[in-house]
Amino acid sequence: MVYKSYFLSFGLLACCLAANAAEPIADRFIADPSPHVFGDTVYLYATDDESNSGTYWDSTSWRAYSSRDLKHWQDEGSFLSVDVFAWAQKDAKAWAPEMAERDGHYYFYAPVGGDKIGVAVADNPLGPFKDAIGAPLIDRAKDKNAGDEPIDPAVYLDNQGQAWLYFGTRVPKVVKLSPDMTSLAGPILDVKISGFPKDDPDKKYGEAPYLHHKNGLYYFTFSTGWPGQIVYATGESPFGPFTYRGVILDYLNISTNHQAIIDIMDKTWFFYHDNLLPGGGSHKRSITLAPLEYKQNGEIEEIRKNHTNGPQISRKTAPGFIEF
Ligand code: FUB
Repeated sequence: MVYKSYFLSFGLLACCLAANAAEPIADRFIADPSPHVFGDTVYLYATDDESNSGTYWDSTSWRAYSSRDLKHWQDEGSFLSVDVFAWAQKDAKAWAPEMAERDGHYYFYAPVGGDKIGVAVADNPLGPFKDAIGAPLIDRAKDKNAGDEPIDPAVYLDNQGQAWLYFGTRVPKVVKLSPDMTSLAGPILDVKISGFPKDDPDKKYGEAPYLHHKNGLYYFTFSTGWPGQIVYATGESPFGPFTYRGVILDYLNISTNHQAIIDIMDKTWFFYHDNLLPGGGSHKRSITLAPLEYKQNGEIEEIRKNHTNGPQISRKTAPGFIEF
């Protein structure tokens, strides 16, 4: 009897500990989340860490997942590789991707080789995709002010119908996209961020730019470097300027940090990658998510390291979403 209750308590403890930890959404190594709601489904596009060498981010294809409840995720496979871009070098590395939808077309923004961003288009969130323009959309060698490393694209479509493309390491870049989503509609500009704490040299822009809008404010989030925290700055327009506000996610025990934020099911959800599966590490990352909470004054609550994955704590359904 004593024996039995010992196991019962252990079982309960294991259950509750497990429920109070970030869980990977997949049993495969994936990183650099780009989640999007298309219709009644959330699609997640990612860098494929499973197929890299384990010593560098050198995979050459991207992976997609889908979910209708943020809890159960379907592996949609390796839906695109750098080979779709005839101009890409053979075995060019495929890094943090982005997707955007406009007028029923799906545009996949793909950092290729670390010095170019390509754009592929499809009529379906999972393709088949083709190169939209037959040349890089951003090319370090050709585009003025593209920066040293034009990677980590993120697209924000504002309520006037203007699409903004953010990208870059060390200096954040922004450029307007034309309505066709496949050409630039202006010069590439630096994103201005002020107000970094003077006593903390580690608070600076590193990579992973991302813009979202909430309660009348534009939130520009990014990683501070390698390793990095995810921090945020706010401003009055998608272009900025932005003022530093604080930390959303502290340093992880891996060398990169990369986030994306979407609103769904009456909540804001924060997607990021971390070391969450056995055998994981800086080059073998896993994607997870957490609910993002705002204070009355617009500040964002820092994500707790022992957070649950959102769906365990939010059972509310939204139109089109299945109950769980
Ligand atoms: O996955 C390769 C690179 O690691 C991404 O482009 C960066 O954002 C970092 O997460």
